[in-house]
This record gives sequence, C-alpha cells and structure tokens, in this order.
Amino acid sequence: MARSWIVSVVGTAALVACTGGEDTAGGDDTAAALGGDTLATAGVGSDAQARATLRDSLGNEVGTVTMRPQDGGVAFAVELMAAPAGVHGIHVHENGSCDAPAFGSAGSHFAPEGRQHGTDNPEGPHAGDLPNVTADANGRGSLTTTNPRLSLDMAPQSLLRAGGTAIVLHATADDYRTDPSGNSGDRIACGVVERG
Ligand SMILES: [Cu+2]
Repeated sequence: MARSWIVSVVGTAALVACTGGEDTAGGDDTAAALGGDTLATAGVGSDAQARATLRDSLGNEVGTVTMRPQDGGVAFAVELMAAPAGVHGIHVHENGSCDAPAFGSAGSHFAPEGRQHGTDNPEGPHAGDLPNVTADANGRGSLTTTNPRLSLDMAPQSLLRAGGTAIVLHATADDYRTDPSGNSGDRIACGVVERG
C-alpha cells in the first residue's frame, strides 16, 4: 500500500515536470517565430519580388519574367508566349531602359564584379548571365533558373539598384563562352525590371 503511494506520487511529479517543460519549449518557439517575422519585415527588400514584361521592337508582348529571392540569389521564371521559334540567349543588362527598336539603351550585360561573359568562360561569368530559353513553333517556352550572383536587396548586385536593370532576349543562342554576349545576336525583346 505504501509502496503503491510512492510510485503514484513520483509518477505525478514526473508528469507535471514533463508538462511544464513542454509549455516552456512552446513559448520559446512562439517567441522565435515572432522574432523571425519581425526581422524579415524590417529587412531592406528581403521579401522583394520583381517582374519584367518582355516587348519586341514594335511594343508587342513577347513574354514575362518574374523574380524572387532564393537561397541567397534570385530565382527567375521566364515565360515566353510570342517569341520567334528557336533557342534564345537571355540576360540581365545593366540599365533599366528598353528603347525600341534596338534596345541599345539597356547597355551591356550587368556585371558589377567586372568578369567576362559566359558560364563556360574561365574569365566569366557576368552576374547577369542566364541559361538559354527555347521557344517552340507557337512561340511558347519557359525557363526556371536560380542565379546565385544577383539579389533583390540593396546590394551592388541588385536587380533593383539605382538606375535599374533590364532583361533582354536575343535572336539566337548564347554559346556561354564568347565575350561580351555569347554570339547571341540582335536584341529582339526587352523588359525593365520593376519591383512587384
Ligand atoms: Cu544580352
């Protein structure tokens, strides 16, 4: 009888201690989650997203590009809906300007670190280099890629920096090697990168 009472008390004490521990841990988790949310909201541009509408030399919409932060870089989603069939180079250029018809106002490839063009170039790549995108016979195509050299924050490599940047679609494939533009030909569509 006495032995049974002792076991019962010990058991109850253990139950109380365990419950208390869980309550404390839960409280810590809640506080950490709130703190994380607060930091994310306060961080400059840390939740920023961006988009660009690609338009050809006549002003017709060729496709869209959406961008969001991912793994310390920027995730790109390119959707072509009216591009010439074939493989096209596509890059981030250094100015937020797309004056038709030749889009020379977009400037050179965005390369704040001063490297050469091409992921297969030993002296490359440009920060703004991206993989080729292919349009099918209906002008449609898509590309998703994450670029670790760019950001959407207020950093030197930001797509939303003062002066802006632009996404340029080229006539032909980028060879990923030849400076300064991978032999990708004319600029056939352009879109200024905008927040939102
Ligand atoms: Cu280019």
